[in-house]
Amino acid sequence: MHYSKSSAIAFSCIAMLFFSCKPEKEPRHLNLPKTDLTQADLIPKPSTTEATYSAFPLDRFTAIHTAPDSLDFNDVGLFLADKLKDLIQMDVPVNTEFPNQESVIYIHHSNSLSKINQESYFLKINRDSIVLSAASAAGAFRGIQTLRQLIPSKASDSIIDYPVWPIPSGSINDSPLFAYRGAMLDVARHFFTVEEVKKYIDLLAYYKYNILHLHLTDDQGWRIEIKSWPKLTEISGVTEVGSEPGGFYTQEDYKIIVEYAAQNHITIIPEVDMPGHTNAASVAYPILNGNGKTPKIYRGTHVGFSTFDTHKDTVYTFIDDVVREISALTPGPYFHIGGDESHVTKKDDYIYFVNKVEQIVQRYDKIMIGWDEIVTADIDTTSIAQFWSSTDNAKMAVAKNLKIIMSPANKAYLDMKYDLESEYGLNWAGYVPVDTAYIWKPESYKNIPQKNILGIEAPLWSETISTISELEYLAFPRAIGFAELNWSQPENRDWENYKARLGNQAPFLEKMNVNYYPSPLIEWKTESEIPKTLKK
Ligand code: TNX
Repeated sequence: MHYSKSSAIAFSCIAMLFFSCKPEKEPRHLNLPKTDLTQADLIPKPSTTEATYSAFPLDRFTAIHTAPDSLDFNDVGLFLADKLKDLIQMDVPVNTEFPNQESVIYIHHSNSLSKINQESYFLKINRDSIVLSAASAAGAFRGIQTLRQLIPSKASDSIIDYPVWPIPSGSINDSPLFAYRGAMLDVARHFFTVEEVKKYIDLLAYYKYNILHLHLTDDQGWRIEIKSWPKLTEISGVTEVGSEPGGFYTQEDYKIIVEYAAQNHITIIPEVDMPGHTNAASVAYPILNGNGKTPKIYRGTHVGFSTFDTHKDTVYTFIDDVVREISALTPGPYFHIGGDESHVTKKDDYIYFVNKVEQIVQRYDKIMIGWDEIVTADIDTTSIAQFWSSTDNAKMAVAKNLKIIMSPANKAYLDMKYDLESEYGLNWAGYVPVDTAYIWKPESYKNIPQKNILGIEAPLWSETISTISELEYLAFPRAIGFAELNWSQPENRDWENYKARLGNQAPFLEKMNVNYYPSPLIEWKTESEIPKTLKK
C-alpha cells in the first residue's frame, strides 16, 4: 500500500527517461506557525522537552526513512505510515525512492541511547526533518507514540494551498521510569474476543504500555485451548458469569494476540490461576478437584471455594502439559500462576504446591509471577510477586529480595467503581476516582524500596462487565493515568497539569470510539476547543 505511489512515480520516471526524471514540484514557501512544543498535551509527560518555536510540515511531500535493518526499524516506519493513513488519509512512503520528499521523518538507530535504556528515544523536530533516534525498535516505537500525539487533528489550510499538519518543533529526550508498564484483563469471568483484545492493545500502546497480562482461567471459565486436555475448553470454554455464552481462544487465536501485541511492542503474560480459582478446570476434569465436593458449573462471583488436589501426581502432569503448551506459544519471559485467594487449600499444601509449580514454570524457561500470597511459599528470588492486597506479603517479598509488580487494589484496580454513580465495577477496595488513581507514588508506596519495584500493572477484573464498551468505561481514563505514573519521572507529574492534558485526550478517545467515563473531575474538551496549533 505504501509503495503504490512511489512505484507510480518510478513508472512515470521510466516513461520520461529521455526527457527528464525530475518530477515537477512547486518550490516551497511555507509560512510555518510559531508553536510551543513545551505546551503539547503529551501523556505520558516526557523527561525533558525544549521548544524551538517553529514547525515541521507534515504534508504530501513527507516521507519516512528508517535505519537499514535487521533491527525491525522498518516495521516501526510502516506502523507510523499506517497510523498516518488513518489520521490524515495520506500514503506516506517508507524507505522508497521518493523524489518529491521535502520533509523527511528519519527513524534511526543510536547506540549511545542504549546505555540509558533500551526504550529511550530522542526526538528532534526541525523545519524540514524529524529525527527520531532510539536504541532499539521498542524505543523507536515509544517515540512514534509521542509523535502521533503531536499531530494536530485538523490540517491547516492557511499555510499553502494544500493541507499541512504543522508539528511543533524542538526536542524531546525521553526514558521510562519503570521497565514494566502493565495492564491485566480478566477474560475468564467474561470473555473478550481477539478483536476486542486488539483494540485494547491499540489503546495501551498509544500510552506506552509494554505488558498485557491475560487472566485466562478462573472458577467460571477456561479460555485457552490445551490440546492435551481438550475438555477444558469444550466444557468450560462456554460458560461465564451470568447467562452469557463464554468463549475461548484457540491456540491460533492466542498466537494472533501474541503477534499483534508484539507488533505494538507489548509482551503478553498468560495467567493460569491455581490452586484456587480452578472450579472450571475441575468441572472439565473432576480428577483435579481437591475441595471434596462434586464440581459444578459456576456462574456466580464468589471467590475462594475451589482448589486443586495438591497431592495428586495427575495434577502436576496436568499443570506440566498446560505450562508447556502455553509457554510454547508465548515468546515473552513470564508465566503467571495466580496463587491468590486459595482459601480452601491448607497452608502447607499451598506452599508445597507453589514450590512444585515454580519448578514446572522454570522447566519451560519462564519466570514465575504470582499474586502476593505466593511469597508465603519458599520461592526463588527470580520469581515475581504481584502486590494487590497484603502489605505484609509485599514486605515479605522485599525481605526475600523479590521483584514486585505494584497493583494495590485501592489505587490501581480498574474494576473498582469511580464513585457512587458508577454503572459498573465493584467497591470492596473503595471507590477509585480519577484523581485517586493518579495521585500516589508507586516508586515509594508503602515504603517498598524502588529497586524492588518493576512497575504498576492495572488489573481489570470482569465480574461486572461483558462488552468492550463496558471494559472501556472502567479502563478509561484511569489507565491513561497509570501510563503516566509508570513512564514519567516523579518531578514531571502533577495532578493539575495532568488533568488539563487529560481533558484534551477526549477527541482522540472519541475518534477511537472509546466509551470512556466522562469523570466530572475533568474538563473534557471538544476538538474545536483545542487550539489547532500550539501558539507561542
Ligand atoms: C480479587 S485480585 C481477586 C479477583 C477478583 C477481584 C475483584 C485477586 C488476585 N483476586 O479474583 O476478580 O478481587 O476485584
